[in-house]
Amino acid sequence: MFKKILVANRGEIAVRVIEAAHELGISTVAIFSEADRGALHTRLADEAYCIGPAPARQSYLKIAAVMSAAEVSRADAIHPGYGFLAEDPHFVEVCEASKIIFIGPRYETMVQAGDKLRAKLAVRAVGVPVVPGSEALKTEDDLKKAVAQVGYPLLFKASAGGGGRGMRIVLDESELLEKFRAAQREAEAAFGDSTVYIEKYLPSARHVEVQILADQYGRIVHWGERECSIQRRYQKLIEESPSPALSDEMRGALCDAAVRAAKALGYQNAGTVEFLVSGDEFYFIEINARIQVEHPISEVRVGKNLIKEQIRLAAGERLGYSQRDIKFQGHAIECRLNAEDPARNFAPSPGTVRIKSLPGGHGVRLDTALYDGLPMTPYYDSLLAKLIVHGQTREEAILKMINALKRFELEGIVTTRDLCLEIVSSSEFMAGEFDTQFLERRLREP
Ligand code: MV4
Repeated sequence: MFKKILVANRGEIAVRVIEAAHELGISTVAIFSEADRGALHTRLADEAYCIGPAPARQSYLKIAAVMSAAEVSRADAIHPGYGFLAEDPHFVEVCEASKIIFIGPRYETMVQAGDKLRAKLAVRAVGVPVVPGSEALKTEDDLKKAVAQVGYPLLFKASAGGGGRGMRIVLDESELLEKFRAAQREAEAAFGDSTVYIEKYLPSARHVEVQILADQYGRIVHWGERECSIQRRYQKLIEESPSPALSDEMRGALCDAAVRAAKALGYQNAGTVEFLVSGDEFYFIEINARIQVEHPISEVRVGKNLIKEQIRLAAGERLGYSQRDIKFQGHAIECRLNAEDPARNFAPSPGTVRIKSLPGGHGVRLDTALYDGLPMTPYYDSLLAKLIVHGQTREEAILKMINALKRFELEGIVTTRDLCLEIVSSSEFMAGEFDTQFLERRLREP
């Protein structure tokens, strides 16, 4: 097992990784920017190194600075968290060259998962349904042929994109060429790769993803699915597990497909396979080669710590249990509490946080790096806390969430709390009837 892990992240995920490592008897190294000198992760780690100024490009994204901290501290492994360098294949390569274990998937998997089109082809080859679409579109001639097959409405997606970045919806032929060029330009500007493809647009689908976990010896399990349809601009706000939209039969088929998809990429460590669910059909869309923000809702149902599992597996341990040993318990919901103002188009809400009260109690978990007096700066994302509840039934989980949200009282900044409260109390949410357009529709017509 590792003796020392460097945590290449900040905020709640850095705190979570530090605590998981400590539970395994592993010592920890934090890195921090000048803006995070007083941050919780900086204080909780056994050692901490300042790696640069506040802007992420000059600190958390700077591979050379991260690697010097790892070398100076003699860390055996690096946990990247989510965001920052978590899905950068080059970072994985640099870790390997420095004989430091990257806690996550292999380099080849990272490259393949980052190329959405390649991942889609690999997954389709093992019999997993994918959304009807095209291959890479180079010319307008390629495009015309593909459109004749796929039909409208359609979507342009950037092959190097993911998470909705660079997507363009096309309703009819009149906007086709203009959007093709715009999609290519945007893909080139954002990812340095102009490769785009089209997919049939599924307007009223749900976004459902499956947590998978694999050791280095070919054993792979899933930790069930997460319903993630409540999002705005591809930022999730509320997630739950299990998905209220799936029959047991469909859940079985979906989770099975996720395991097959991960096997097709030779997946190791933790990952997420994303699907769109429309009626009683599901389609693979992408695979995320990282731990995700919403992983706790899977953990509380499985009863294991996913970060500890990631560390154990990266150190070469065996999974040690099979799919049938996993017993899913109850229903979990997560609300993301962001320092954002929904009334001002979710603009970041800077300020000094004053804590009035925080939720707790049976089946209530708050994953956060929050402390009284925390300055919310504009440099990083606005996640303040993740509130996770676990009940025996969906109804119980919703009631727990309402109670817990009422106790999440901060002053000094505006948060997404009231919006979360409104949504979880709504008749649509209670009935489990929502799709990926639910939140944006609701915000337009309150
Ligand atoms: C789609 C889609 C509908 N049809 N693909 C968004 C994030 C990225 N992982 C894939 N995403 C989607 N891909 C096809 N062919 C719908 C989404 C989508 C979405 C779209 C509009 C508004 C909110 C959304 C939330 C989740 C997924």
